[in-house]
Amino acid sequence: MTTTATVTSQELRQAPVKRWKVADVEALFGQPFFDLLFQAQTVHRRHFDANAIQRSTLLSIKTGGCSEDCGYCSQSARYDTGLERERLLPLDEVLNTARAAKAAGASRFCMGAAWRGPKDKDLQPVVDMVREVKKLGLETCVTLGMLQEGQAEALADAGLDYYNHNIDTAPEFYGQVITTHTLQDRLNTLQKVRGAGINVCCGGIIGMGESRKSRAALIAELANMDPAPESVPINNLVPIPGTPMAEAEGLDPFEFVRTIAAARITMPTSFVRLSAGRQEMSDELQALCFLAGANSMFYGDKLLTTGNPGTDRDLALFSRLGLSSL
Ligand code: SAM
Ligand code: DTB
Ligand code: SF4
Repeated sequence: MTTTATVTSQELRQAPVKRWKVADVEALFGQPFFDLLFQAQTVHRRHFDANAIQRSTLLSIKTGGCSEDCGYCSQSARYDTGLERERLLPLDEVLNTARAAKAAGASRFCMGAAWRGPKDKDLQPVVDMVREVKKLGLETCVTLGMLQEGQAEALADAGLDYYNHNIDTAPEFYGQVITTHTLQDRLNTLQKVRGAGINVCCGGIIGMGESRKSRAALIAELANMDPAPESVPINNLVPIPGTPMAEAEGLDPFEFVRTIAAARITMPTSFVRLSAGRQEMSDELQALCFLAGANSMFYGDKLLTTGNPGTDRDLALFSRLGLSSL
């Protein structure tokens, strides 16, 4: 008896279709820079207004003291990063920040908590935040770590639009970045999010010392999700003193742009977000990222624990490039 004989047609239908081979994504990366940009911009214009950028504002609702060992993170309790731990913020403080974000022009408000995952007692206050932020007329997003049974449904009932949970890096590099939970754990949470009808926001970090092949493998892994995430944050590592990644060698900025372009080409209808690391980028580099198909950004002077360009700088950039917001 051969193994194939035991595979039923139903199983075959359910098998994930790996549309993108890592080698094919690597071939995208390997093109001359302008050919890659032209291809990405062509794909981008087929699906989006090429002059419009979506803006999300981030707020850390529970900072520091996380049990996990993610090697890039300022909030892991395992590294001495000098970060002060904070309790869960009260609802009125969250709402004041959300109102200010809306007034400044953000369309989505993303709340992040430094948890391995929420305990059931942690979830209720977050559910209340989602419901009340939604009432302000903002799209809602949360990033709370790994979810247990029933938690995604509770968030969906409150009106949650997006759940952010990144696979962070390529499968083969993952073990060098995180050991306290697996890539499969993260995929299980993403499945719960999908199952509850919430949009998926899932991306990764580059510039952690991974190879180009690993960057291509990260993009292939994301693009082969079925369906692909609606929102794909591409973070450039913000090196945090005290973490294992503090001394990672910085990435060639053009390689960052190439990664954005590969995400755009392989996930043509997803929003690709130019995420962490923007503060350290010149306006010209950001413009190249938009040309490569990035059409979303974090907006507001803080990410979770690190800085982001001020709104004045971003508004000036929008004006100089003739960009509008989504
Ligand atoms: N604890 C939750 C989790 O891990 O899913 C939510 C918060 S976590 C800080 C959200 C994401 O931010 C991480 O998955 C990672 O991709 C990104 N991130 C965290 N620290 C970063 C850094 N120093 N530089 C770039 N991206 C970072
Ligand atoms: C994502 O991919 N990037 C954001 C958001 N999702 C939650 C977080 C970036 C964090 C950068 C480091 C910091 O501010 O601590
Ligand atoms: Fe940081 Fe999230 Fe990892 Fe905790 S689980 S260390 S908050 S990235």
